[in-house]
Amino acid sequence: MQQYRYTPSFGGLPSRNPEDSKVLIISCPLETTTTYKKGTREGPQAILLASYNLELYDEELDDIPAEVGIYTHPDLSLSLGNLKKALEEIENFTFNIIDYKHFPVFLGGEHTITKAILRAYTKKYDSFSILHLDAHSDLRGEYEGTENSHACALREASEKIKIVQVGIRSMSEEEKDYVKERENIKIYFDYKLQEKFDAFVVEDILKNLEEEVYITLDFDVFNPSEMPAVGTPEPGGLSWYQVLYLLREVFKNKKVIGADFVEFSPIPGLVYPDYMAARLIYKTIGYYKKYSLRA
Ligand SMILES: [Mn+2]
Repeated sequence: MQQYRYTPSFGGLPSRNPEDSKVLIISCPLETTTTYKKGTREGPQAILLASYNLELYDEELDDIPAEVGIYTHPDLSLSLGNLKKALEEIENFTFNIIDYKHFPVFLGGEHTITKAILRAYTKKYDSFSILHLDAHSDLRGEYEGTENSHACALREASEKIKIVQVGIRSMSEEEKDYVKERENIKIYFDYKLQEKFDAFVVEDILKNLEEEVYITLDFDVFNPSEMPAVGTPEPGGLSWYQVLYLLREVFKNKKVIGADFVEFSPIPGLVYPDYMAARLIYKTIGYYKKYSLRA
């Protein structure tokens, strides 16, 4: 059992009650199966510290998203030495906090946290889809001897839930064969999106999603020149504005029931990616406030 450090409050906002906050930020600094660059364990803390530098007014939305009420939950005391137990802890925690009144935002940590989060969502919600933004399809049955690898993050959920993957530019032949057999997995490959990413493509993505949507975003969906601080970088990828465009349209047209932002792996001395990660999360909160809380 490793107790984590103090949890900075998102945006440096004064602490408040979870009850009168609409947005819950939950850090899951889990890292056990990363295979390339290490460091996602430091992700949530780096994002939260960078968020102190956010401008709370958003010029695009002409709004102050923070006024929605953001509660930063203290770090989960995960059993980091025991992956199975840590995943159960994340699942149980998630199950207890999710409802229709709050918007949970989970910060990783490696992508394996999504497997545990989705177990809880599957128990609580009858019908929803997953919007998965990532360079990797993460649909392997097992990887390096474990089914709890970051490379398998979406496999279990894909056996029951509709998944729309966006930005994929790395997958194994085994995954390709698996996807071929399944009708509930739709992939928008990056090489295709680089030819055409417009309103028609986004509309098509939306058409493939159910009314209720859970978003899981691996920071490596971005082009590494914009977002280099990831565990498994891949050339190509979406831009800042492409991702914002997609997120905005999803919030405008669907009911988003939760989101996670994973695989952020800070680079010591390079602050920009930490700030970009914080800004992306704040943008997401802004879209939630503006489009999901409409009367
Ligand atoms: Mn990835």
